[in-house]
Amino acid sequence: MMGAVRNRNGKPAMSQGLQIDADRLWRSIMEMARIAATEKGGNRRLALTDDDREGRDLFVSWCGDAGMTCTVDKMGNIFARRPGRDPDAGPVSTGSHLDTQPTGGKFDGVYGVLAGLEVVRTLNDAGVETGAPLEVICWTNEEGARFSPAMIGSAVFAGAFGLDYAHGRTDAEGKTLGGELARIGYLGPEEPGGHALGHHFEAHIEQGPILEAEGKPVGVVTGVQGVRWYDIGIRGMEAHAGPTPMEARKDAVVAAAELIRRLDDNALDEGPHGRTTVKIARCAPEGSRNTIAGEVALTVDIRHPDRDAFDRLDAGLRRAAAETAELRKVGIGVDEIWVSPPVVFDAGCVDAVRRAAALLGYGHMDMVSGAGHDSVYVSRVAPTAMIFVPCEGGVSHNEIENAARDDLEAGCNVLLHAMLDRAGAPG
Ligand code: HGY
Ligand code: MN
Ligand code: MN
Repeated sequence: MMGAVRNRNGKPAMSQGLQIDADRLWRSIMEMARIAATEKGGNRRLALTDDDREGRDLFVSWCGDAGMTCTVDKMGNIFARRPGRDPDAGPVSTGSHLDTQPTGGKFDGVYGVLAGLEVVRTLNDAGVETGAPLEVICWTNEEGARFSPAMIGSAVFAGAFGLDYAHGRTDAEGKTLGGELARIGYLGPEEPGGHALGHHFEAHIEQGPILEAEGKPVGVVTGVQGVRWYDIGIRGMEAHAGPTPMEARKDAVVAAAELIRRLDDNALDEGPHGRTTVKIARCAPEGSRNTIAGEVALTVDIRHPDRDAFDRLDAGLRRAAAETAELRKVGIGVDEIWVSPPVVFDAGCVDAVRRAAALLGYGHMDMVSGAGHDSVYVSRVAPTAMIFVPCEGGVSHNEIENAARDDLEAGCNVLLHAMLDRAGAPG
């Protein structure tokens, strides 16, 4: 059943029914939420800003208080380590991210980092020694809001992107990711990926409505849907809004509207799991309602858990762009800037999560993640699984994001026992 984790007097820790301290976890999340708090009750802690540094520094100080040693790699990923009996065993790790969306919530990412810290605090209080070391990780730039693509810290760690590419990514002001890492003091010495992990778990709010609707406190996450990001440029022709006949126009806004409608239909055609999200990044010439738009820039995010459907959405996007360009007599350029294929998590780790939820008596259900997470990339280099808890109304990437203390407690207890299951050195 559960791994033979012994406490310092040699008794199996499981028999002591270890439970986390939910009040301490809640207090830590609320203290972190005070950093770059917004008026509507959320957070704006963009990656590698001074606010992100403040959150990172607080996490590092808490890890030091818990007797952990922190290392930082060249992507700014922070690894806080708790020793185990066997220093050579691959660590059982957990973690998530502290950076937020521009109008983000208090729990997205933060819960996963601080739930990992709470696991360590609980084991310290109980004097439990694990076989393998434990690590709690804070990944860099998971949100992809300031620097695209998303999850770039864990992606470089897993070898999906090179370090130079990642360091060269720029934000809207032209600042580079590498420069900002150095500026905030988190350009660490360790080579990304030069740090083996044994098994990995990530606790996260679901960011969707399923668990709340089903009345389950725990989601056993079996995988993550695929995601593709595109930049689309539409080039028409500026002309006078008065004398130019409708049929003579090369209106980039009308072409954008047509394309957006088609992309939305493509997602709907792929059943309940199809997702397309389009944002208008730029429309030129700006500030002039009586000049026909010559240029529109769109950002597009498409998703699906099924590989074939995921690829059909890509082909459908390219077809819709080509046909709209011809129909509206404009140029449309499609630039795919990121693709993260659908992921299936390690059956052993998923089973450890499911057994922990059953052991603890929490209602639980298998599910696929609609949102991307660092575990997508970590699963390329270590057996990985995730644990979801509900969030209020399924709302996330919104300042009103909220989660129930009892659900956060349930997810963290499952994380504790799933990690112990993998960290116990039998015998
Ligand atoms: O885009 C995502 O799904 C994640 O929030 N970065
Ligand atoms: Mn997240
Ligand atoms: Mn997010």
